[in-house]
Amino acid sequence: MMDWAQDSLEKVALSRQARAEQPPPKLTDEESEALLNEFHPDYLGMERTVNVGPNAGTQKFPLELAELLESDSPVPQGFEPAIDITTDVLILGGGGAGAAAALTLAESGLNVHLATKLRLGDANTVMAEGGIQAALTDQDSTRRHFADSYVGGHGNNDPELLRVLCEYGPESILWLSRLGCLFDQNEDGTFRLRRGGGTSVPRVLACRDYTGLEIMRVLKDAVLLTPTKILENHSAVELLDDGEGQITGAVLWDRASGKLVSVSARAVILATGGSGQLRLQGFPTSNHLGATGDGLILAYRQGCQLIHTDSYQYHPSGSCYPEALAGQLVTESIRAIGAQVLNVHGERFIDEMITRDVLAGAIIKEVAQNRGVPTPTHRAGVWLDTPLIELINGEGTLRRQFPGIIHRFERYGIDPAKHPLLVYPTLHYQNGGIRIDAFGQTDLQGLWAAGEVTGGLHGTNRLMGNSLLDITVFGRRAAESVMEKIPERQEATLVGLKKFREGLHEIQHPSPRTAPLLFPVASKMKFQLSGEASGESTNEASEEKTQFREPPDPFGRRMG
Ligand code: MEZ
Repeated sequence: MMDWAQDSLEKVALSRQARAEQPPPKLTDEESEALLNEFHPDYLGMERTVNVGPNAGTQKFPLELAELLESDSPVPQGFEPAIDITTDVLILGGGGAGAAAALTLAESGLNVHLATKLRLGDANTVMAEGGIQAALTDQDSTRRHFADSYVGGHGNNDPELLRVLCEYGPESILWLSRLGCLFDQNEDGTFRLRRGGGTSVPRVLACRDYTGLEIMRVLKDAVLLTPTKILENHSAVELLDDGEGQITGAVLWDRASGKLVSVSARAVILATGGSGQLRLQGFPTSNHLGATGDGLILAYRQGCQLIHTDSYQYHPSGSCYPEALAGQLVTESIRAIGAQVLNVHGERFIDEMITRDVLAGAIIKEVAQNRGVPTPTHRAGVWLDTPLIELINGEGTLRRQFPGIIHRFERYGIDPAKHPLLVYPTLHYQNGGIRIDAFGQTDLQGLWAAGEVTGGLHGTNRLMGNSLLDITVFGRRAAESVMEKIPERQEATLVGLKKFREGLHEIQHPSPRTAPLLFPVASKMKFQLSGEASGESTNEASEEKTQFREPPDPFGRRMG
């Protein structure tokens, strides 16, 4: 079992008892800042401005995203949207935010369609393990929740969005519980609360280590009982507009038939999630297959401002051994109940409950300075001392509280109760995104957005558990705002795309690929003009453009 690291494992085991009683090493603010500036991937200058769209020449984007923002649409030139579906509200995205919006709209009397590129529930929501935050106890308050999140977000959070998030926290937990979500409880029936990095009091509710899966389970079941029409395997490839800046529907790609489907809607809610599958700088990701930043591309083309999209979250404890689990999440809650982070010498070098970005920087530094543990598959990481949890909290704690992790690693012969795990930061969350107001409305009439696709709420570093709360609060809020302000139906055209294409023609080096990417490895998108019977592609040029470039392996480079 991990014999290749025997020496290092012995050092970890030898120092365990003594470490259990020692306080964590503390960093000064200057030291934290230095870790970010020198080692965090956001700070290494792997970004640039783009030459087209509302943020042209101003905001910086990661190189991989910048290329997509400067890409043409896969919708063939000359395609005219003959309307196939007419609805009141079109929700794009089948994760937690989309489902919460659909549920909220269910009683409104409005006709609602939800289109998702995979199946309902296939989304980053189900990948969230450790929990959801809400201020529920006498020792806590929504103000305290606000303060922790604001400090964690480096003060770059939109204060109004954050106020709404924190104030609607307790009510959201009640809503989810009433839907049937089984949050862990103490013996006396109160909710069991865990700490999270950057939280000043225990505030994180969990369902063991599959909190997002449990939340998605109840949301999905509830949505299936509503009249919402679900369009699975329908990817949004373009937004439709009225020619004067109002969003009036979308073009979807029906993967089964290969056809483009045009939907006319009075309101569109974008809930397409994040972009971890862009695997910035070659990092592995904890994200779902569908997280390719589609919503950012669609909204940007129509003129929505994107904010803080140069800020991503690298979750400090992504698995880095065995190879099959590379990038998968090992929840922060494991650290919250005592697992320490150690270098190859078995030394603890950081407080594990410091905010995620600083901890990620510290781990990257250890590896870069040859204090990491190399794996047989040319990665390197640091130890997460999971057996220490058993020592501190008693035997069987891991199996009781983290069955998902036990199951995942046991398949590869590793028992986390006996063996430390190897971890390295994994691309986990898109901190920024589409600018919205406190009601989820974007810069454009007719277009709302909720969840990870939006920016501002989390500033430039999100705290654990605030994303599951985000999708619940803002999915519902966007739907409520739609009910209040839904515009009259307008013409559905591709004028916005035409204008964007004119802008693309003027730039010197437009990207040779098409966007949205839809899947991490570009599939050959065979479009057939809506209503035609032939299965042949009508857009040969765009097929060539969707070639995917393999990212470099950051570990190879850093380990030199
Ligand atoms: O909010 C998250 O990112 C989360 C709950 C992650 C985790 O470590 O479990």
